[in-house]
Amino acid sequence: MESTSTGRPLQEHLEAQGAEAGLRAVIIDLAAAAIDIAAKINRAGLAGVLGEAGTTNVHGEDVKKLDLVANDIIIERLRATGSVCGMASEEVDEPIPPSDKGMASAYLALFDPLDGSSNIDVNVSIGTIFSLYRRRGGSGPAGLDDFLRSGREQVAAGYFVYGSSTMLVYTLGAGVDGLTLDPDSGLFRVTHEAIRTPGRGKIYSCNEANYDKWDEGTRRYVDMVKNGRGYSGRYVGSFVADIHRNLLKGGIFLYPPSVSDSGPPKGKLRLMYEANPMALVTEQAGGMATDGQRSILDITAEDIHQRVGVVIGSQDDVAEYSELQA
Ligand code: P6P
Repeated sequence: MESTSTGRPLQEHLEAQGAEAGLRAVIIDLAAAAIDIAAKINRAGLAGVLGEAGTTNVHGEDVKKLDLVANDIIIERLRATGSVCGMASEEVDEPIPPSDKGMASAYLALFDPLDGSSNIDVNVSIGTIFSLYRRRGGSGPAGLDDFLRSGREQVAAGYFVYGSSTMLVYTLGAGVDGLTLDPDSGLFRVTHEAIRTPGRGKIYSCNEANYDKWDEGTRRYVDMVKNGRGYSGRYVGSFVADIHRNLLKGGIFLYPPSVSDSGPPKGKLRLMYEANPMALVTEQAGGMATDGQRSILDITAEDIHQRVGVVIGSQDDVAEYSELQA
């Protein structure tokens, strides 16, 4: 029997899940921004808007890196509609204040506007990652205490992947659904209802050039899955693409902290707008996400841009990795 919501447009899908109007508005805005971003990406080569900044286009205008273009599209959209009371972006050091209309919103958005943007030049899938919270209370611009939360407090999280098709994969905390942009109607329609990630996959995904910077437990794990386990190595180097593949097919993605010469090991990926949203999506799809030691979603942020180690994917694969860390 066909699933109940296949083909359902995003707006109806949100209503069917009982999402509050204010939360629906934010997600609808992000989807509209993603459609604009996808169009910009598809024309990047034609408009001379390459992945790197510092060039000028045919009109002699300074070319912005596409991740800054994507950043502006999202910020302008969320401010224009007033759907959020505050924003934080990988591209902006400080929290971004809302428009006057946004002061009364109960929601704040954190995002990586275009993750993996250096891959645009070689036509590799990239994405936008978002994480939404309900403000703690009051009104006016969201304060730092509204942003510095644990990932378990997210009221919604997800990503857009700009690949062979443009997809939205998101959760409101009660399962994960995937929607695909229908270019004819300009609507995101449900195509992957109630995504469940396999309990165990046959893919490991990591940048093995970092092997010498890994802790001993990570090396032990990767050595094990490479020898006789029959796993395949798959690494795009674009977080959204690697996570999306593993979410659907099963497997494990590892970006553990690199042991650094000075100070504690440093992660690369950002907690608030990369690891947390992907961790919520993954857990809601039946998977697991840790920083190598503890659940990512249990970490309370001390800084909006803090980095974290990431080991994420199928439950049994991540559990096996954790057992080897002891
Ligand atoms: P590395 C892209 O630059 C990114 O932020 C993520 O999308 C990706 O997972 C990671 O960095 C890749 O890092 O060090 O393997 O190039």
